[in-house]
Amino acid sequence: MKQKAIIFGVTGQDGSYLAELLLDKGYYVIGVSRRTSTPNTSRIDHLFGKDSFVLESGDVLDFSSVYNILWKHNADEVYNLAAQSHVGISFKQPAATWDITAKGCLNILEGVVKLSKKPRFYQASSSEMFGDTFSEDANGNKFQNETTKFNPQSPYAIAKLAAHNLTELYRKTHGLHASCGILFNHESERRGENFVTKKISSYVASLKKFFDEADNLGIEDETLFQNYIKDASPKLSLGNLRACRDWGHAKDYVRAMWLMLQQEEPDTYVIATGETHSVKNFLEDSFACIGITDYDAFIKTDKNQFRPSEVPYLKGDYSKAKEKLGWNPEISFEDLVSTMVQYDIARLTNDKQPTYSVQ
Ligand code: NAP
Ligand code: F7E
Repeated sequence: MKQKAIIFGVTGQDGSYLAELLLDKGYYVIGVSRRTSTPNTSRIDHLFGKDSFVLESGDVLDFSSVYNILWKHNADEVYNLAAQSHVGISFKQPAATWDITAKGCLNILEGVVKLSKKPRFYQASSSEMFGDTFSEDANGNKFQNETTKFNPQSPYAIAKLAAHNLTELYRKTHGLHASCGILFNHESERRGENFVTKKISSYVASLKKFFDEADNLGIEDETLFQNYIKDASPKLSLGNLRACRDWGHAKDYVRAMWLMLQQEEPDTYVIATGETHSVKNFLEDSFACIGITDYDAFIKTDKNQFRPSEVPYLKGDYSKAKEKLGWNPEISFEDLVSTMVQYDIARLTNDKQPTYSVQ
């Protein structure tokens, strides 16, 4: 018999990679997607038609849909990746963020406890729950691990912390095999368009296209050409460039989710790379991919992109995951940046629309 897994949030970045991983491992995968007015399945379209993949219509806000899917499929594993996952937007839509991200998790946990055969459960917790706190080693190096205090700085992070606490509570009080992955930022070619890494990689790709087209305009005078570049090139609007994040690749991180559910005992793990880089570092490396070192003329500061309260510094210590799960990240920061930029360049070459104007 094939192992069966249900993925809430299958249409998202992580959901799509997790579905691929589980299908490769021989699972029967049930993805859950909510109704939207335009198609939301672009990341998983390539999975349709596979015998072992099925898409169910469901919404984590709607307990009956959640419970019906859990009951119908009697799965071995359930992954909750569904969330309103944008931190900036959570300040503008706090109630929706709370309902989807906190109450949505509760709906799944309540559904799971009502089943006679209880599946193993994974909750997508977040490094945003640490907010502005960190631990320090003997040399004063700052990091976050499973024992670092939480001090969430956004409605998103508060909702994630509620879901995290609920999952740990249901583990203790209902005896569920429920694990939490405190995942630090992870990106990919499939990253949503309004996260900072994707904004940068898609903008840099658009700029390369602009340069390629400018070269063909036949402007021979160097000063005129430089003025044209300065005036006509698209500009990238960004907020806080000083924030530091521990950025990994989503493919590595979905492997950690699966490993957590293969352990005899449920637990909570930090998943990270152990490195930190500022948004400015990400910008520098992305521009370097197209041979630009001086990028100031292309960047605009947009005060709307600054958050009412910021998470200044994240750097995860994943020693526990390394020791207990045998997990290590395999894709470096440098490879992550160049893969994202090269993917977006190829996307534009195939005549897809530029996405640099997404806010
Ligand atoms: P994502 O691309 O934003 O995907 C979120 C998923 O949740 C999408 O499939 C979305 O569906 C679904 N969803 C939203 N509201 C829903 C609802 N009411 N009912 C059912 N599904 C709903 O996020 P991601 O980057 O893949 O992250 C996966 C999970 O990990 C999220 O919970 C996120 O908060 C968490 N996380 C992410 C990171 C990271 O750096 N990526 C780090 C730590 C934790 P639509 O496609 O219809 O919008
Ligand atoms: O911001 C700064 C911004 O939106 C990263 C989610 O997956 O990871 C993600 O949350 C940093 C922040 O990701 C812009 O202020 C500057 O300091 O890409 P982001 P995030 O907020 O770290 C965590 C772990 C999750 O759990 C979340 O679901 O970049 N920044 N300028 C900007 N950010 C955005 N989005 N846009 C800008 O223009």
